[in-house]
Amino acid sequence: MSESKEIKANYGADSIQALKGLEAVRMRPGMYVGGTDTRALHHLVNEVLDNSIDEALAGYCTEVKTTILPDGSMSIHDNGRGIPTGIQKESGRSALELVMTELHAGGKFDKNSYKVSGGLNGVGVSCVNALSSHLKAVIHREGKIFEQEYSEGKPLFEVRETGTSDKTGTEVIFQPDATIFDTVEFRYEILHTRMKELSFLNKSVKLILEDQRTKDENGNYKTETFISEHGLVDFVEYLDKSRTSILSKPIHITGESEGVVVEVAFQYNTSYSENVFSFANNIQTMMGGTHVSGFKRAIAKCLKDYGDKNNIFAKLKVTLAAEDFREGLTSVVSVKVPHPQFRSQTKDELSNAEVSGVVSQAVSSVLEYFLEENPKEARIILEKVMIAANARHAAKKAREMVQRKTVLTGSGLPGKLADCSEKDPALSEIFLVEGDSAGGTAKTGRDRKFQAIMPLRGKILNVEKALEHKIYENEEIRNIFTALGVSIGTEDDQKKLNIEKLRYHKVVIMCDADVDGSHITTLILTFFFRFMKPLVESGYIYVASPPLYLVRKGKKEAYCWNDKERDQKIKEIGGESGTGVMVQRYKGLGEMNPEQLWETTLNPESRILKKITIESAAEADRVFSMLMGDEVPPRREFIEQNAVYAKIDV
Ligand code: 0RA
Repeated sequence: MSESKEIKANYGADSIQALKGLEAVRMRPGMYVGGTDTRALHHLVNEVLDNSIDEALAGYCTEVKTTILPDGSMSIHDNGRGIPTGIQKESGRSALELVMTELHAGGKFDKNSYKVSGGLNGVGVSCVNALSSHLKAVIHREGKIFEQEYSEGKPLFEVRETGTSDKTGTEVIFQPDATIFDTVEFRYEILHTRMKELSFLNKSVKLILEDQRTKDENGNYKTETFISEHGLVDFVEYLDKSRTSILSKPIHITGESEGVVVEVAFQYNTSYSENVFSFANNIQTMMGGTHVSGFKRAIAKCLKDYGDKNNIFAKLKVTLAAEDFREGLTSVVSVKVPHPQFRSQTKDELSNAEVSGVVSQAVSSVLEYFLEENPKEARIILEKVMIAANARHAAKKAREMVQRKTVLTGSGLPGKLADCSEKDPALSEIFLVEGDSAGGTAKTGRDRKFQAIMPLRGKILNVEKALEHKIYENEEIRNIFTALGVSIGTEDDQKKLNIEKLRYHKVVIMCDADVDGSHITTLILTFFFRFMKPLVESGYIYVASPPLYLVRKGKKEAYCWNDKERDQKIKEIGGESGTGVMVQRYKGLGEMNPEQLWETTLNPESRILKKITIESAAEADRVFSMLMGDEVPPRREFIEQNAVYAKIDV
């Protein structure tokens, strides 16, 4: 009797503590999930999903289904062991309730040390609970069904039994709090990209995604299943689908040492770009870190040693640099580290020193063996390395030319640029406009105080296909560099882009609303993605969206950006019969006069600008290489299935 009393007393003290913790999360969502924007919203899904994936990695779960429910809430359902529901001795509270309401309680129950805790990832499902107006946990375990519901993280009742079950598993259904998040609308594309990535990183785990908000014409929900049999090998093949591979199959390395689990896959292709995607405990490390440096060291050393030993570099006239060994290299480096440490707050650079040697060792031993066993392929790779070294020297010369030219032309600004008078970059905008004629209209229509216009003639160079020195020799591209005021660093500082002198914080691509226009937009975006990525990452790149239609009847007129809007406006303006209404379809920017262009596309009060962000660099890379690369069928397939920038979050 006294025991049960004691349990009650503890329960009270503990739960008050827990409530304080969850209140802190609600007060400072930024500290726990990185903000209140769309990205943070989707972070909640990752957080719950990670727990299910952990359960799968521990060998207890084979399938996780993520469902956007008809009311817009989210369900994540796995067939793992189920979160324990029994009463925990010390606290007298149900383990489920602790996991759901205590910050960082997860670790007390599962011994999974690969979990990343603190910061943006691994904050635990309790943070999701705190940030949800409603959450329900349903557990199938020990032949029974248990459930508990919460509001703003607070339990609405004690864990209760609701029936019997012959299954095991955990389902978490949550509705993010609309008073906290800027938007609570889940986006299928973002979830799709993450699921795809997770399926590659965790082979054989079946991930299902379903959107129950809308049905197709047959009355079915949109649903997809992601499962990868070969993990990272599949990932590399997927990334390089539109590139021409050099090796018959990607090289695959798995290993474990000092508690660090290593998996790497890589392939050489005929392109000139290097693409390393790295992950630590399933979280993408955008800035790389010790796992990536270990990988790069092994690649350069093994190939250099092999080339020296077989006298392959004899004819080479220039010196080799480490990066020459990575031209046309696509790789995925994934490590699982017991106590991961990160150099940056955003967790995008792994800093555990021991990881570098472990990865390097694992890669070296497999690669050395591969080169000895496959002399033909080894020679092809090394020929490519030497071409890269020669091209690097040529590019260096071309780059120096760009820099020197800039100095020589006085102000350094291109003649085609109509600059703005504002000098503060934070207040300045530049429009890169397709064609001289639209450029002229924009120059007249703009607000010259803060808007600069630079016309681009015809199609800019496809940087996905061109050699680097050709790119620096291209006039339109040189104009973009000089107009923006950014420069490329020397070889020694990794050709780092210097954006300190960036002259505009809004760089707006403005092209016609037709097929050519979207092609040019994609060319320019590809250029920014490959050569000025920091601008994309800083959120400085935008795409203008001119209207598609003008709907007019008498004095009433409205601009419309899509067909649905057009039909609606026709009804609004023309009444039920519609048809006395004039509809003008704008195909090109040139069809608008300066006033119309100002009103619809330039004026900050009324225009629509799409901000370019990179949701997943891996996906963006794949899409760009596909849209701009050699292989036609995947591009056609993609364009048929998607709008041009569907996968690049705009
Ligand atoms: C703690 C301990 C055990 C499983 C879990 C947590 C668990 C958590 C989540 C979250 C989503 N799905 C999950 N599945 C399991 C192990 C309990 C045991 O020993 O049976």
